[in-house]
Amino acid sequence: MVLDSLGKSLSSIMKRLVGRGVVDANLIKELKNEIFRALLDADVDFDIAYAVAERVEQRALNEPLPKGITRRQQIINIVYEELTKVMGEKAYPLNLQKGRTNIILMVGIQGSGKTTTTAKLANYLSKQGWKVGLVAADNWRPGAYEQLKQLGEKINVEVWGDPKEKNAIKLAKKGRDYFVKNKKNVIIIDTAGRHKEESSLIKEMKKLSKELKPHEVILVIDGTLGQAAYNQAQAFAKATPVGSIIVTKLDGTAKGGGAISASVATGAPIKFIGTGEKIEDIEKYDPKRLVSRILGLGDLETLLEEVKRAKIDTSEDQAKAFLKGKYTLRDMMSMMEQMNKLGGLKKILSMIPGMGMNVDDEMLKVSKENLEKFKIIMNSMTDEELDGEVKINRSRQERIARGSGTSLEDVKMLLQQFEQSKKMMKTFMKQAKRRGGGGLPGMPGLPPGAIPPGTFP
Ligand SMILES: Nc1nc2c(ncn2[C@@H]2O[C@H](COP(=O)(O)OP(=O)(O)O)[C@@H](O)[C@H]2O)c(=O)[nH]1
Ligand SMILES: [Mg+2]
Repeated sequence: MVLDSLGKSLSSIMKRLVGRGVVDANLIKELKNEIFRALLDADVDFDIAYAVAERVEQRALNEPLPKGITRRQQIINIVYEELTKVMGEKAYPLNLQKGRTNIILMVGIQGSGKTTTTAKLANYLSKQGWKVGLVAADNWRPGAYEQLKQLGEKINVEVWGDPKEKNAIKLAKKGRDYFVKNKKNVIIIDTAGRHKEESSLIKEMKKLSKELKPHEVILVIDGTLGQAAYNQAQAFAKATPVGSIIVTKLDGTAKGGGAISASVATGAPIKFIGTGEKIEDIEKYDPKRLVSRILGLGDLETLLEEVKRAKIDTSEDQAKAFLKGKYTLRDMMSMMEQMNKLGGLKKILSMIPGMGMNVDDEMLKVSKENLEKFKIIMNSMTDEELDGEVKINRSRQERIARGSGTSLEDVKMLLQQFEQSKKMMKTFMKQAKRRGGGGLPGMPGLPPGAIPPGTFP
């Protein structure tokens, strides 16, 4: 995985946050220090890493708790937001338009991965239906044309080159004209890789841009540079208003966080990342997805949105009643309905930090059938039965079974599960009282017991 080691340390910090009882200033301080260390380990610039850690601490200590969100969840969200800022905030599409010949110029230091990335991008775009032509405009490295040509053959994309042409500008222009005549709608120009440092690179890029008028210039940066990527990215961002960045080799480096954050700091958008030597090893860069992935959060944003939408609101009265140990069949039913509103157990579980996604489908099928059956049975109960005001004796059980078209066994099973659920509830509430807050970690307003026993064998 990309940013593997950063992901490992950050997700373990998150897991610990979720697992710990009390969220206090000490825990927040610990969190701050660990985030700082994890970012430094990923070669993120000292000042940036420090600023992130500091902001997480300040916000965690000072921001008021939004209604319906647990403190733990608030903090996780703060970490997520602050990291996302450093990683680029949002995904940017390539500047491609239908109905014109889009010209992309690839530039970068020798060995950064330009030629490989050119082919990767061509493959990616042609699979989306673009008619792509590749221009081999590296007239400096022997065999450069052959390299691109071979890659082009593999992916069925035409490559134009002329090993005899020694003038780089003329070469690029001829290639461009060739593909314009051939009605391609994306032309990607792979340029020479002779530059070892940014000043000569930028000079050549400016010359080429002036002649070729590309719609987008892409700087290919070697991710193993870590934060040293900043100088290149900075010079590039200053030199061209139509520039974007692709960071390569993120598969084999622990410094990826540094390369990405340094590039982002220059203001040039990262559009793709390279994650291996193979043609398919290219990913659209999406900082939000990347950050939730490296935090091990599943899809936290979706969870937050859905919680909002479902307006899950355990009323104060209900909560107070729980604390007194009053828990009825009706409570169990309403929680089951809330679960349904949230849209499926598996989805919920995958979104709870620390829960992971290891719930197998067979298990879920059974429990979903149970939930449906319980609802049907409860629909045949009277109010006093649902509110726990009468004991549901044998004759009542038989009546309920008949009324709901289920069996006595089914009704007994429901009542058994309810008793178990009640016991679990008591234990949870005791624990919640001790740590001064309710709720499952990371699940605002959804009290423990909302997942009825029997749901997980
Ligand atoms: N592991 C890995 N290697 C890459 C990646 N991108 C490029 N490379 C390797 O980097 C080396 C230089 O790539 P090349 O495209 O020739 O660089 P150029 O000189 O900028 O054109 C080659 O060995 C590529 O296989 C990547 O995302 N991951
Ligand atoms: Mg090359």
